[in-house]
Amino acid sequence: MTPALTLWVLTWGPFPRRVLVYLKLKGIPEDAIDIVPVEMTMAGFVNAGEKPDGTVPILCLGDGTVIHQSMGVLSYLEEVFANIGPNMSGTTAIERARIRDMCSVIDETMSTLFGFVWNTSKLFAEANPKPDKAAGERALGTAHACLEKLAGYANESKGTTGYLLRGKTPTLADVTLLTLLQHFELCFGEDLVVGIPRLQEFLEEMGRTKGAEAPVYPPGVVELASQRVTYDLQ
Ligand SMILES: N[C@@H](CCC(=O)N[C@@H](CS)C(=O)NCC(=O)O)C(=O)O
Repeated sequence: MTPALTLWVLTWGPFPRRVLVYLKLKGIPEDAIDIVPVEMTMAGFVNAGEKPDGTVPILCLGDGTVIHQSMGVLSYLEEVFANIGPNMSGTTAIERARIRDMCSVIDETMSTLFGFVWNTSKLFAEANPKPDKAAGERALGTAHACLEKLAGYANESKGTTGYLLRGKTPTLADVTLLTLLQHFELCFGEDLVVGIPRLQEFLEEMGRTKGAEAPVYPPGVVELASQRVTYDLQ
């Protein structure tokens, strides 16, 4: 029997959106999971209520078990709702491995990009009063290299039945990549697919998919996030 599930999210956060977009694309009924939105300021969560400690998304099962990480939540939901919607984690050993490969690179890209915005975006100007220009540039370069690598992985699956990155049916890699690209473009004003046609194509097509619509950001966040800091002479 499926346990009662409670999922805490920040509706516009790139990690929780992995799960929110997944639920839509997979077609999981809205009453299957109790979704609790929380809000966040630079000081932390403001209305966390009964949310277990830790980042969002966070999933609580009826027996009190907590699943802490977006990828853990996605793999749990894939198993529990295996009989609903498309299989999004791969139907063969190779396909599952390819999707995991991609999700790992996407997570790597995500970590790197936090180094980029931490050192360049006015959203973090107060928290990081001494931004490092070179570190920001280095992080962006590394993120681009990761995304190029990802486009290469996608092309390796060309001509196979398991063609990835906007193939026949959506996958966990599609969802995690889409939410990353949308977040950095819409919130931080950074178009990461410039010069990577394979990912440009992916973003255009994925962006048109029902359920993958852009999130609504709280007032003020985008205005600040999309502005770049200026640097003291270093
Ligand atoms: N590796 C985690 C990252 C989750 C994460 O950093 N979520 C952000 C919101 S998008 C958060 O909860 N931040 C609050 C904090 O770091 O205290 C995952 O994949 O779930």
